[in-house]
Amino acid sequence: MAINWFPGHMHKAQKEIKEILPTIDVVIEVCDARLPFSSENPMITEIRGDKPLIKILNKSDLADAQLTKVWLEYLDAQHNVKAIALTTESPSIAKQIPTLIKKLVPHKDQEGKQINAVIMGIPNVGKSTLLNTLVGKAKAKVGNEPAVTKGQQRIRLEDGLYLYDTPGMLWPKIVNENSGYRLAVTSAVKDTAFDHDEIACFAAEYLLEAYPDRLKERYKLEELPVTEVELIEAIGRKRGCVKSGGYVDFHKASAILINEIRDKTLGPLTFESPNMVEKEVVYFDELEAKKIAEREAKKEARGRGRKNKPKKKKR
Ligand SMILES: Nc1nc2c(ncn2[C@@H]2O[C@H](COP(=O)(O)OP(=O)(O)OP(=O)(O)O)[C@@H](O)[C@H]2O)c(=O)[nH]1
Ligand SMILES: [Mg+2]
Repeated sequence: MAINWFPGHMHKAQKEIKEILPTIDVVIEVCDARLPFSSENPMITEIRGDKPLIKILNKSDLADAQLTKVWLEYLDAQHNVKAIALTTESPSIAKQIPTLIKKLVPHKDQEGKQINAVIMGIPNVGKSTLLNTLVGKAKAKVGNEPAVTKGQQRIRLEDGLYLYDTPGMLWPKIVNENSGYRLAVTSAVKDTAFDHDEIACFAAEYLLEAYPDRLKERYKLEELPVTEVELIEAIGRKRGCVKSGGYVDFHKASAILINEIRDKTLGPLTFESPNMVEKEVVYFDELEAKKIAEREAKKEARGRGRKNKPKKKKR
């Protein structure tokens, strides 16, 4: 199942960002520290061009600290990128962002010219929360669901330094199916846009591989089940989600797993590593190229068919 969610306000947000872009000096992309690759919006990468980028791995309190370190090094090595990990649990690091912005455009700072930065990123990743931390006031509305911010907002951080908050944006086609699942697990996609059971199966398969001990401990499992379906059923049985006839209520058990991932009950988790995603990118790019080639071949065959069709005789 491919997850695509690109409502109208995101299309509008993209258009509005393009309009202010010529005045922007520094782009701040807020990503989710649990999925630094999947939460990177390719549309933003394209819009940004070569402008200096502050890449934020946000909600790092929910992510695996060891993997966050690996990701920071990986991202920092990219051209014109400064990567930092943030969490609302230690706002003092966020407070250093204005200084960092100025450092990235030293000529403007030295000449006393106005500097504009923009915060962009996928939905529900903490963009407005960050803006509020920087301003020290609740200027922007925040909420634990995607698409809280619907329009652009410009705020003065200090004399000569302005920051835009923008609505969370996804992109029209998420080619990497795994990325779609990861975005759904971490609530970047509205819950109504996907099938809970399928997302829980995806998460269960990954957790069995990457965090088996956490599962054992949390759900008091002596033996870890082999498959994701067995794991969700075991969670359901432990939590009393059993219907008449002894069947596990799979939907309820799936919801328990997803909620416990989201609210950190299962501990800090990261869903991808640079190594893993590099392999996935190659795989999904090849798959996409194959699909396009097949579609083209079909189109051509249809065209040829039309040409060879015998014409109706005129009377
Ligand atoms: N655990 C954790 N939660 C955070 C952090 N930062 C923000 N949040 C929570 O994430 C949710 C979304 O925050 P917002 O600031 O509204 O996110 P946004 O990116 O502006 O979302 P949209 O406007 O919908 O695109 C809120 O419930 C915040 O409290 C963080 O560092 N750690
Ligand atoms: Mg917002």
